[in-house]
Amino acid sequence: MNKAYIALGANLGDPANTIRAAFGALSNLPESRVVHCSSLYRTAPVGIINQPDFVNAVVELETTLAPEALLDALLDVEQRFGRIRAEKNGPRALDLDLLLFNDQLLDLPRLTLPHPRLHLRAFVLYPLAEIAPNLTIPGRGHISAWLPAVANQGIARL
Ligand code: PH2
Ligand code: MG
Ligand code: MG
Repeated sequence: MNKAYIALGANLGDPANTIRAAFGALSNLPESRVVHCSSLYRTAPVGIINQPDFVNAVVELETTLAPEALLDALLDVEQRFGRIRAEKNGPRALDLDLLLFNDQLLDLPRLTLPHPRLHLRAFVLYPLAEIAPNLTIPGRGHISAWLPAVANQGIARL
């Protein structure tokens, strides 16, 4: 059995409803079980700042899928939620990012593990630390070491 962490983000339509519905979609993935869902967080946009605030959350999944099969399943859920790939870092109906898969380091064209920017983003670190307070990020150390540096990024628990 593998342990995976997935970041959820949305900032179009009704993002809080979308994230809650996405929890349900993840619980229906094949060969997988949702173990923990974080709270929902309202977060200021990072990257392109002239866009609506996001709602973000993180889920812990137990799965027997391999990393790339899980990635395909996540992209499929994004499609079903009306994701249109337009501007990089721009507004989206639903974004599902594979953050961690066991303690694997992976560098494939379409999948890098751990997610290369996860330790720099409050919208990932805060919900992740909520459900995995003792996590060690492979190659980066304990999650708690990264929280102070992102505390100034706008984030509020809903
Ligand atoms: N996702 C991005 C770019 N910027 N900002 C916030 N607050 N939340 C996100 O999920 C997010 C972002 C690219 O995926
Ligand atoms: Mg993303
Ligand atoms: Mg993505």
